[in-house]
Amino acid sequence: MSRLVVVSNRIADPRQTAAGGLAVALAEVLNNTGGLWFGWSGKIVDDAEGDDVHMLQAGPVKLATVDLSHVDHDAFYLGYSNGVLWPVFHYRVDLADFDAGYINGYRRVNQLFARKLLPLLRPDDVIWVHDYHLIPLAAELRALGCTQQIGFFLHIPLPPPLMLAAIPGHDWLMRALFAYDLVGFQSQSDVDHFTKYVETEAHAQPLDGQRWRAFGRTVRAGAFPIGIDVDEFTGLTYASEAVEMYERMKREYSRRKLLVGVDRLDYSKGLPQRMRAFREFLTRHPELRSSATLIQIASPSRENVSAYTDLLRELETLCGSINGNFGELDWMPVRYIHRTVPRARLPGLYRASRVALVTPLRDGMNLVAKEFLAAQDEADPGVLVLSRFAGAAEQLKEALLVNPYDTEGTAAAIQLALQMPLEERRDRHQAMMRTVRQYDVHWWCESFLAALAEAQPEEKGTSWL
Ligand code: GDG
Repeated sequence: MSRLVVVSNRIADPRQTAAGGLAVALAEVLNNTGGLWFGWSGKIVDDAEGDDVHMLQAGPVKLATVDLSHVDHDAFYLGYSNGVLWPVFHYRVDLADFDAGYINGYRRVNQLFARKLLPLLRPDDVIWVHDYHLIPLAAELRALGCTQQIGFFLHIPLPPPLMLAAIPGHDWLMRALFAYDLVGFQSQSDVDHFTKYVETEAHAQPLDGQRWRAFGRTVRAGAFPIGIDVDEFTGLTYASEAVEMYERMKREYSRRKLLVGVDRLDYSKGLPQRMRAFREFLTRHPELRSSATLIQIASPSRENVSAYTDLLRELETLCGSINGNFGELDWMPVRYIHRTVPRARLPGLYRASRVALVTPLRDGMNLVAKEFLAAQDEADPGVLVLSRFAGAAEQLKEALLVNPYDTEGTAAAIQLALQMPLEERRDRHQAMMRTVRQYDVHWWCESFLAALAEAQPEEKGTSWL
């Protein structure tokens, strides 16, 4: 079995259970192959210092990290990755900041990663690169002579070609995908956008519905929807911390039904739209008002990107006005928490909730939807209200699917969810859990790596840059 090398912007110590499903799943494969995980250390240093690789042995897995300089961090991470690619890939061209300097920082850091990773590689390694921060990494590695199999997985959506075309340098960015042997996406609609882009903009030649040829290379592409580690999550659900949380919530809300939202505070998650829909529901159904409480956890994220501070203010204003207008002396409709809740407690909160509101405006997959389902009591499960614009909607067809821009429609779905009879809740939950179990994070890992192993070894030494 070849050694697996995982490359991502941030790395998680696989020995820490707080790391979450993705880290756990990757750690399992890394453990089995005595693998290497390479990424940014999370440290920002003065320019002159930032060139060493820090090595740490975490059980059988080697962690290798590099620091970033202030200039590189600003241009690569805040600038190009989160100020250009994140908004455009989430269909928010209006929020993108196309500063010409960012792309140089993005290239510099990808070149730094390639330079530092190359000497650590063995000839039969299989390399798996993650996410939008590192799209050109394979091209940079190939330019240095790397011939190993390299796969790429995009955790966020790929927008349609015309939207991609708004990015200055989009042709360079998309061409870089051909340096990989396999490119994986979350959903079929992402694959369709890829197909359309490479065939129309890059004039790639389709081979067999799964592979495309351009720039002297062949790339395979497909959908590999990410899942959760169901057993790990069920374990967490019945561990003491989550059970305590569950019991506390059940006691405190014995006469009310709980709705829950758990999101990073990000404009892609549709939080203001969700609050407006909840306000609409309260307005339309005065009889149900005091029987429902929405707990919204919005964990802080990228606070040094300006679009996020605007969002924070908007959300705080909305929550304040809903509570001010609808609250009673002994009841507030919204409990808004702008902090990160410990992972061990989340399943208890999910389990105590009758409804989950997962209503992003655009989302690669959305794991909260799957975590909520996995934490439910099978005999009396809650209802998932899910945006049709989340990648998860392609799989979880038995959810109450909504258009988050449609305030009235989402409000109606909230009412339906709160009043759904037990039998229907059970049927829908059972059907969705079959999917969540079948396509769990282990399936995701194994199917991606199997497809990568099958991808043809490619022409060596193609020039890229
Ligand atoms: C990207 C893509 C794709 C959230 N708040 C807290 C907390 N969380 C945890 C959730 C869940 C994870 O964070 C969020 O995952 P999502 O999938 O919802 O979203 P992104 O962070 O945007 O992730 C997404 C994902 O990559 C994987 O490919 O699904 O589409 O955007 O696990 O539980 N965890 C804790 N406290 C919080 O307050 N502990």
